[in-house]
Amino acid sequence: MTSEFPQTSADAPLEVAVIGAGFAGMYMLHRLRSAGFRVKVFEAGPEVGGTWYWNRYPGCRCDVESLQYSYSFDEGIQQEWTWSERFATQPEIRHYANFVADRLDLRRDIVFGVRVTSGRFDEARNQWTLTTDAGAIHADKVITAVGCLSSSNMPQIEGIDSFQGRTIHTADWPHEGVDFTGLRVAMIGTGSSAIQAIPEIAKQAAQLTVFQRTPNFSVPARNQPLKEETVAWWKANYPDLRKTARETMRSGTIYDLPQKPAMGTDPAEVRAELQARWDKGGANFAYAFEDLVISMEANDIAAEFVRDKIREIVTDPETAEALCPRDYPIFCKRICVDSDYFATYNRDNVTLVNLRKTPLERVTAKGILTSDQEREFDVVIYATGFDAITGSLTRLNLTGTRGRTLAEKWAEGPKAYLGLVTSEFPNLFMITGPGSPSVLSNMIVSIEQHVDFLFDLITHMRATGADRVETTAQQEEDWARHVTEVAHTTLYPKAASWYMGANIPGKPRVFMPFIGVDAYRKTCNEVAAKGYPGFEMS
Ligand code: N01
Repeated sequence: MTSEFPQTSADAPLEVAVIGAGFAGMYMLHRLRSAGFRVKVFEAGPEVGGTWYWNRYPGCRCDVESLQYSYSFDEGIQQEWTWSERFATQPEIRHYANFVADRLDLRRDIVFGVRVTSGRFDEARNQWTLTTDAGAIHADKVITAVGCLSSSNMPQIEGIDSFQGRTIHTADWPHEGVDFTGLRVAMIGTGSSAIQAIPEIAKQAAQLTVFQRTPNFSVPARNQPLKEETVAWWKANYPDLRKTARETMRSGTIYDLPQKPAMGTDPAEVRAELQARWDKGGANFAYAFEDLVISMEANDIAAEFVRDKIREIVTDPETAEALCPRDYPIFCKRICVDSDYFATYNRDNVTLVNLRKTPLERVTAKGILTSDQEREFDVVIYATGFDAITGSLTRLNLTGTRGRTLAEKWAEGPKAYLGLVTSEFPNLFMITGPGSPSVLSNMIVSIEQHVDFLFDLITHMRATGADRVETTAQQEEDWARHVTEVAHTTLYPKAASWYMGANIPGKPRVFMPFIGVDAYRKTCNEVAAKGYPGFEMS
C-alpha cells in the first residue's frame, strides 16, 4: 500500500470515489472538490491522461482538431494553453493533461497505480466497497470515468502465444518506444490505430506487412502547424465557439455544416463539394451533405468518391482494390483521418495481405501463417482495437443489489438510463456510458456535459438529504429502446462496427451510443429541471 493511499473505512467513507484520471475523472474531481465534497480519484496508471497515457504508438494523434479537443470550463486554461498543430500528437495531449493537473492542483487527490478489481454495494449502509490491488475503498458514491476505448482487444488467434519474436498491442505501447530499424514487422488490423501507425513504422522498418481483414474508409488529415493568427482568433472567440460546438446537432465539434442533401443536387456540385472537403482535410468531409448517413444512395456517392481516391493514390491496382471498403456504408464506422496512409502502400518495403482472399490460419513461432504461406517476422503488432464502451465498465467487476455483475446484467446488451445510471447499481454513475453520445461526439464536450449533470445531481442529493439514487428497469429499458430507434433512423446499424459490439466475438449486437449531442443535452436539461424523474432518490 502506498503512503498516499487514502484510509477509508465503512464508518468514514469517501463521499465520492472516481475511477480513472483521464479527462473525465480530472474534471469530475475538480468540480466536486471545489464544492467541498470528500472525493478521491483512483487511477491504474502512474499519470493523468487515460487513453492518452497508454496509446503511444508512432503517429498517434487525435482526429478532432486540437483547438476543439480541449476543456472549455476554465477561461484561464484555454487562454494559457497553446496547441502547436491542427491535429495534436499524443505527446502534446498528454502534456496538456499534465498542464491541467498542475494548474488545478489535481494530483493531491488522485491515487495513482491503483487498479479497481471488483466492487460491491452494501444495501444497509448505501455504500460501495471497491477492492483494489492496494486495499479497500469505501465510498457513498462511485463515478466511473474509465473511457470508452480503454479495454484493449487481443484477438483469439490460434498459436498467438507461440510467437518467439516481439508482440505489441497499439493500446499498450512500450513507453521507451520501439526502434524498428532493420526489422520485419507485421501489423494486424487496419482501423484508426493501424492507419495512423503504418506510415510511421513503414519509414523505419526493413519490411512492413499489413494483414487486412476489412478495409477502412479514411480521409486525409492535411495536418499542419497552427498559425499564430488562427490560435489568436480562436482564443479571442472561445466563449462563442464553445457554445456553438455544444449546440451542434450531432458531433459537439464545429464543422462546415451541410446546406442541403446530396440527393437532388447536381452531381457535379456534389463532387465539387466532396473534393473541396477532401482538399481541406479532416472529418469535415463527413458533413458535406445532410443525407450522407440517412440515404444509402447519398452514402454511396461519398463512398465511391473515396474509393476513387484510393485507386488514384495506390499505384498497384490489385492493392488499391483490396484497400477499397465495400461491405458497409461510409461514416458508419468511425471515419479514419490519416497522413499518407494509402500512399504508404506504394513503398517497396510495404505489403498488404488481403485476409479475405488468404485467411489468417495461425500465429507460428516464427511469424504468421495464412492459407497460402508462412511469413516470418521480428515483431507482430496487434492494432486490433477495443472492447468498446462497455469493456472498461464490465472489467471493474462491480456487483449490484441482485448479486449480478454488470457483465451478467448486460449479457443481452447494455441498458443505462441516459447512459448515466443502471438499475440494481445504486449510487453508481457512468461518465460517457452506453446510451450517451460519447464516442459519436467530441469526447471532451460530452465529458463536460456529463460531469456538469452529475455534479448538479449529487449537489441536489446533498441539498435534499438523499443518500441513495437508483433508476428502474423500466426507465432504462425505455431509454435503450429510444437509443435504438434513433440509431435506426440512420444507416449506422448497417455496419458491423465496434459501436454495435460487432468486433468482439460473442458480444451482443446493440447500437450503444446515442446519436445526437443536442437532443441528448436538451433531454438531460429537462430531466434536471423537473427534479430528476427516472432517478429515484431516498
Ligand atoms: O480499432 P478498430 P482501432 N484478425 O476496432 C482488425 C479510436 N481511435 O484501435 O474490421 C484480423 O477500429 C479489425 O478487422 P475487422 C477511434 O475511435 C482514435 O484502430 O474486424 N484482423 C480492424 O481492422 C477508433 O475508431 C484515434 O475485420 C483483426 C482492426 O483490427 C477506435 O479507437 C486513434 C482481428 C481493429 O480496428 C478503434 O480504433 C486511434 C483478427 N482476429 C484510435 N481482430 C484518434 O485519432 C481485429 N482485427 C482519436
